[in-house]
Amino acid sequence: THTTTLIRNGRIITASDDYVADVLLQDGKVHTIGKGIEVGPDVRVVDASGLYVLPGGVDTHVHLENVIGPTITTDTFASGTKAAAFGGTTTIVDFALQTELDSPLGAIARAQRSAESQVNVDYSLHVIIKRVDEQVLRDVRHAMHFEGVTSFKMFMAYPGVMMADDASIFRMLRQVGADGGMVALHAENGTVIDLLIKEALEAGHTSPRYHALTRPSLMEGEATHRGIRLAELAQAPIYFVHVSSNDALKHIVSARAEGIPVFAETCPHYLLFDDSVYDNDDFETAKYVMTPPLRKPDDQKHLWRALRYDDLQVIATDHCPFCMKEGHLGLRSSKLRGTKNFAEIPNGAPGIETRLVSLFDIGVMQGKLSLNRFVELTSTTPAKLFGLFPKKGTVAVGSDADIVLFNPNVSQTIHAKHLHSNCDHTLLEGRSLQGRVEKVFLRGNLIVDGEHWHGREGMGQFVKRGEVRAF
Ligand code: DUC
Ligand code: ZN
Ligand code: ZN
Ligand code: ZN
Repeated sequence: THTTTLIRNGRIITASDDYVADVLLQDGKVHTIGKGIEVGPDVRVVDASGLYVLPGGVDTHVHLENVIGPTITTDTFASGTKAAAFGGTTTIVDFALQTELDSPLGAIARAQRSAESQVNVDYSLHVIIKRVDEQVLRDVRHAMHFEGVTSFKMFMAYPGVMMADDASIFRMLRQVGADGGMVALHAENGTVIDLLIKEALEAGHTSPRYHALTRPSLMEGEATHRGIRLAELAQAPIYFVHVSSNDALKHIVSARAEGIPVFAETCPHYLLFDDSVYDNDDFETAKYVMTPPLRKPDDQKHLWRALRYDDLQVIATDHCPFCMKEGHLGLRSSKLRGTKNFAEIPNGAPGIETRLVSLFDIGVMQGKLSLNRFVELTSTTPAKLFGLFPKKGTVAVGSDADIVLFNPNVSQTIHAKHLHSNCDHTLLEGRSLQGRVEKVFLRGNLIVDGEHWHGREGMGQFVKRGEVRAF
């Protein structure tokens, strides 16, 4: 085995640079970048002529082995991180869920225990905080300072299951913000949406398309506005996950213009598909039951504008896979739970393996994103906002040797059977995309080489994160 690798003649793309050079990977780090680096015969040399040398992708929104009510996402830490690796993502941030019984620290320990022996790429955790009291706030502070967990997710949706009230969100924002961390918010007005769901079911509307019809973008906008005002009062930065609509975006845009530190992500599916998929009134439509639902072509136009002009800073997947058939975990991880009632369909879609290539195709190839911006949105800024930079998120001397060799000159057709997730479908089935991940290095180890897998379960490391770098 080689501990030292020379990547020769690739085109290095970071958030700010674009040049051809050699990169020497040694002891898990980028050791040297330069022209015509000479090495001895014991060093593995990889010719990257014609390829892009990208920092490994950082996906800060994934759900592996997440227990959500009576359901569980169908990817394990093993299958999900292998899929991530094949897609050019070398760091993920998953979720640890605080239950009724345990503290945030218990949630972190539990997720780490199951991840430890399975992860194929580096990982961290956001803690989902459902309940706030003095002890929880002390544990949150401990998690930030001693466990390297510096971000926390809260829900304005799903009353009785996940939803936190406004005062709890405010208390978290105030403390976490003061300590240099980040609160991430799922912004939808939960109680109004639950009323709309109840009314739809009472009227006999049970098919998947009613998922979308009962989650109007106005209620995403309302909650986004409310979250911004809470953050403003708390004098804390805030991060909105899975922004899907212009009704939400317009509040983000105006808050940023006022100087409020508001940050936000969108996901590939909101750019790839629109709500016309819900015209279909059969159960196939359950594939598109994710939250928030797909929106209008006009919303997509605004998302692209925001991605270009930095009103959206991150593209993460919200990879939250459930099978269309009965999966290996049976009905627990299957959309079939909701054949008689759309409200029982587990919410979420797969996407962890196709993030980079789909965005390269519809973003870079279509002239909507520059190569630098593509890297910034999928690696550098997520690393900065969640305290992983400069260890992760760039190709620079001293950074982890997490490197993707990306071939822009070949196309591929996406089929679920060729992907590495446990999920039985992909939203991109049969779609032809330009670009391909050729090789992936994790801390200098070649883990993906074309179709070949050289990674090992358990080789991923838990990364202790630092403070938010928002500016
Ligand atoms: N929100 C997420 O972020 N993921 C899955 C479901 C949801 O509501
Ligand atoms: Zn959410
Ligand atoms: Zn999610
Ligand atoms: Zn095929």
